[in-house]
Amino acid sequence: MERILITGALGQLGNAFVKNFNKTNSYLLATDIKHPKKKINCDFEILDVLNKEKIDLLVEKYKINIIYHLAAILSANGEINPFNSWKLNMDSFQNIAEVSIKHNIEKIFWPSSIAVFGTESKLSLVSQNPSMNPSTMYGVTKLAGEKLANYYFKKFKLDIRSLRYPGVISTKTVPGGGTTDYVIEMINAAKKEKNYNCYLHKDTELPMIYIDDAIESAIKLMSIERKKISIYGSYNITSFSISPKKLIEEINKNGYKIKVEYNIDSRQKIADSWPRKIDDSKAKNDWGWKPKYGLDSSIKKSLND
Ligand code: AKB
Repeated sequence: MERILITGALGQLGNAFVKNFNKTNSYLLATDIKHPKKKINCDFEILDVLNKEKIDLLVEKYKINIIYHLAAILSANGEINPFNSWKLNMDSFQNIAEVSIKHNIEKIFWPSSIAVFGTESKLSLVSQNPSMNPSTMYGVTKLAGEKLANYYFKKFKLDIRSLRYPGVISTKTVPGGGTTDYVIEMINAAKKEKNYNCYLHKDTELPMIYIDDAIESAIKLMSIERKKISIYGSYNITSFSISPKKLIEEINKNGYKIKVEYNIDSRQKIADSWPRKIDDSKAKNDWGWKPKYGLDSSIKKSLND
């Protein structure tokens, strides 16, 4: 039986993973650094991912065999205190890896990000393995994590599986401190009939994925035989690309009338170092990745969620 521990369970991805596993027969232990505001339907423990002893204790106590390690500081927030961002993202990764090796954890899911790319990565369509020089500390930690995943698999047979998520669109649980957050903020503003102040230029195109596809893709990757995995770091995945201008058109097409002003800030520089489109053919060929939601359906669904 799968006995799953999730870190960062109250975050954007964590929340959706919890909902997903609640519909299955798997045992689930949700953990986060703060208490949930609403009741969640599984066991819950407070966990600071920098506390290796507590991770060890929980894995032992709840007989965990699978971990979804989601706690992280995102791109824009990471730039406020890059040293802190390195510490949280990397030390937690190392803690999870060390405890997992000790307790023979079968599989780990750990999200990487399009933040691993940089301006040298041929951003009009980034391949699986281009030249990578991330512009943010978040990107540096994600790239370092990918390299560690590869190393630990070769050295200890530790099975860490990973996806390079583009911007994840979910309007129920919103992320915090990302560069792609404007999509969610603008959709939520439209729903509340409010104006929106956009921090990216109207033509900045970035790749996105709807939350259900983000969860489905991870579950699929975690379910396949290890021998099907040819990428030992992290797989490129994407659904569609969108710019603020295009998003306004989509929102208005659905019967809303959003008024947007532009107030470009430091996140523009981050977005300019990220892909406009991604080649995810490796994920498609290796394990049959296929998004259910495209541009139209993702925006429509988010407006109705
Ligand atoms: C962010 O904007 O930082 C994240 C990401 C693309 O990893 N959404």
